[in-house]
Amino acid sequence: MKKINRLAALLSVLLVVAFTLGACDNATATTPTTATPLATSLAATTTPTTATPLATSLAATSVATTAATAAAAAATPTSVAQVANTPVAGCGMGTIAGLQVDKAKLGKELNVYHWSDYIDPELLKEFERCYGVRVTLDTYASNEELLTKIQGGVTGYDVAVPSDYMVGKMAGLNFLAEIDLNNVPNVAGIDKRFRSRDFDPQNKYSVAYTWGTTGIAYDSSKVITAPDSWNILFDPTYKGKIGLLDDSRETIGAALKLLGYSYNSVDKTQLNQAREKLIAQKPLIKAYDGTNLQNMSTGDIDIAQMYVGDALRVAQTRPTVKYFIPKEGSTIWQDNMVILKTAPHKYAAEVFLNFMLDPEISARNSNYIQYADPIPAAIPMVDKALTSNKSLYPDQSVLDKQEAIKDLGDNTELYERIYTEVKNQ
Ligand code: N2P
Repeated sequence: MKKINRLAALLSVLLVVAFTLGACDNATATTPTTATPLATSLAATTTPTTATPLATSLAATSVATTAATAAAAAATPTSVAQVANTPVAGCGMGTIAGLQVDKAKLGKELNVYHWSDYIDPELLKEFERCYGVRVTLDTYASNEELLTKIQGGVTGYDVAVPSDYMVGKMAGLNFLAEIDLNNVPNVAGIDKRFRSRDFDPQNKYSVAYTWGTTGIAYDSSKVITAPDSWNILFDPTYKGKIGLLDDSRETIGAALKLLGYSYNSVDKTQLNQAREKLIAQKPLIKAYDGTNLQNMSTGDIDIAQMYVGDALRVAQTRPTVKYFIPKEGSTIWQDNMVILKTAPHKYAAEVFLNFMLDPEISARNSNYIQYADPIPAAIPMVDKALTSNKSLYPDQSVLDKQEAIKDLGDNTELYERIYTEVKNQ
């Protein structure tokens, strides 16, 4: 018995030593000696004088160019994988740039406020394991829900993931903290098309997470003639089998677009027409949902307004489900990680951003959430089925018709009022 106790004691001493040395803390050992310093590399990859608007910037996106950039990056001698003696696996220790994590500053907790179904939960566990920081995840259904929460005085969250226009709006309202990019060296690996955007021209408040489109997912075994228009969401044949996004801008925007107007219309007559359409459509709708991932997967509904990656995820288990961008056009967006002004754990938040931007971690996340990856060095690690998917990386002619949602200032109220009215029908 004594022997067993001694063995147990020895084992726990060994465990403590292993933890103190930091089994995951490869950063210190793998700091690149030849990597381009952050400032230089930022200067080389950004054009701070002219911020790029969303459509123009994404217009250049194609898998071919992304893969080419990735190949170029892989050939660069500054990659840590090439300068380090130890292979860098997991823990977000950077194949682009190493980060010396100051454990004393990390704290014990990190609170992430995120879209539903939009991060690989395994990566949160991995972050916990690597850094000893417990991650709490809360979710929201739309940018407007996120804003309402923060405006309502909710604090405690460290990281959030607003889309483009909402980054600009939240920064303007002083809700975002300036990110110390010295703690996020992996930012240098983000494709420059996703940086210096018009919503954050100096890259002060946000780092790219993913980008994509909103469209329609449908079960091709139930909807026999392939639809090509927003009209299918208004077809009484599918009463009770249709889902919309629980998002005032996307929902009203889709009705506006079907009517031939802009997602950003502030014309009262146009908005009124959209309102009438949505009220008439209401009896057909089974649910207004943040993703429609669940109810499409279970077969509860057969047609839904969906974000592209969520539609692809449904198709993994319901292969007859297809996704398309309506011929009238739909939205194009870039989602971004930000740190809230009231973040109780700002340093841990920066370390988390850096972790998520590690090419290997980012690729794993992309393979899970099925969205487009903004990091060229991650692309070779992303499933080919995704990188070759035209829904995820649409052709230029399709992107040209897409529209970015804009912050409409006080006119946002018009949308909120219509949305409440429709949902209260
Ligand atoms: C959530 C996806 C959200 C993307 N699953 C919205 N920009």
